[in-house]
Amino acid sequence: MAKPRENYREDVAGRANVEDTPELLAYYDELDTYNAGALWTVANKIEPWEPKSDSVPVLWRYRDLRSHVLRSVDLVTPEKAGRRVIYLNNPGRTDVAAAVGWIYAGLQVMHPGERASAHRHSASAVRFIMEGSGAYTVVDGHKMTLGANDFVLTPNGTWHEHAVESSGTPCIWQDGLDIPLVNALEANFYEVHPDLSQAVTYAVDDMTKTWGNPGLTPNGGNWSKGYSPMFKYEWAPTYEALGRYAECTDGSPFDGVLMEYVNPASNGPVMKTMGASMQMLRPGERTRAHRHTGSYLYHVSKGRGHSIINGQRFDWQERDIFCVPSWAWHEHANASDTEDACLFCLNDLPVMRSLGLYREEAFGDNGGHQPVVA
Ligand code: 1HN
Repeated sequence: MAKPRENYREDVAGRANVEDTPELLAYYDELDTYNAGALWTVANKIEPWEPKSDSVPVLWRYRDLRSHVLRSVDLVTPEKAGRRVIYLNNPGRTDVAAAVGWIYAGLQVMHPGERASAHRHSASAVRFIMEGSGAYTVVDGHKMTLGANDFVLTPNGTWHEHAVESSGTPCIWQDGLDIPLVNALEANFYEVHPDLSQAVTYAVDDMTKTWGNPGLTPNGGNWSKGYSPMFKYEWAPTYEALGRYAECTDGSPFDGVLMEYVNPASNGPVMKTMGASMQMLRPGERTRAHRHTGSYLYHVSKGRGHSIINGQRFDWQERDIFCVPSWAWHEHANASDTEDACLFCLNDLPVMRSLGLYREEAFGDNGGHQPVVA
């Protein structure tokens, strides 16, 4: 008996609209046996009129997740787990572990005196530090001390490991990786460091001290790798830069005061597959809605407010994480009339831009604000 099959018909000139007949259904079954198919049965599905994300907007509340993340400390060791991480699972995605689109994210917890073994992989990663003191990451022999809201790179192919000094406190950070993308491209390799640990061969925090000086580049500094030589972007200078920029700009009606983290050697994105920004919503600020291609994972670095994503309202506060899937309408509002709010955003914009796939659109109706459906 012929199995029921989908036929994505649309009654629009230029689109596939072939009615099923017993003869055609038999023909499709015949094609099946040769591992082939008729394009017109699936063309409208594989060529949507506009991007259709399987990911749904999600808010992960830190106050809900934190105790569960800490509980993993009693349940598994970093030695056995490799990485002690609780990952964020977008319920719209069943195929892969993804927080949104082709971006994976998780919350990693480490206690004082613990360390995770060194390894490297084709996937690129970032860390965004949430709480605790004494954490550090070593990337290709460069040791970086980590404080709250610091943004750290572990680019593809670099040896990396994390630890917390014995004198520190329990630390939690957000990991973000392009693993779903690299796996979709079937290009992921993984290696454990032969010694499980690497020597620190440079002065502590040297890459930030060398490359992280605004408007200045080191004498003779040349860097041609596909990722930023500045492995750590600290919170204090980032926040200061946003404040200075806010003094002299109206900002964007859609994004408020937003600055992108860049590779200081190229002014391009920090890595080839993932970019990041920090955006300030000034006291009382409410942005207009827009949408663009690309996947976006926001981390509330400071303050509280709400975002409306495809008509759904999400109220957030410091340390919450939420996502905006590709081509989803979104707008943000700061809940405070006296304090600014800051949103860190990890995204795949470098992929969208370099492949010529970036598009954006403003929400035209209702003064630029979406009707809220939930
Ligand atoms: C990884 O290397 C880390 O280095 C964290 O801390 C999470 C998730 C999947 C694959 C590799 C890390 C990861 C990861």
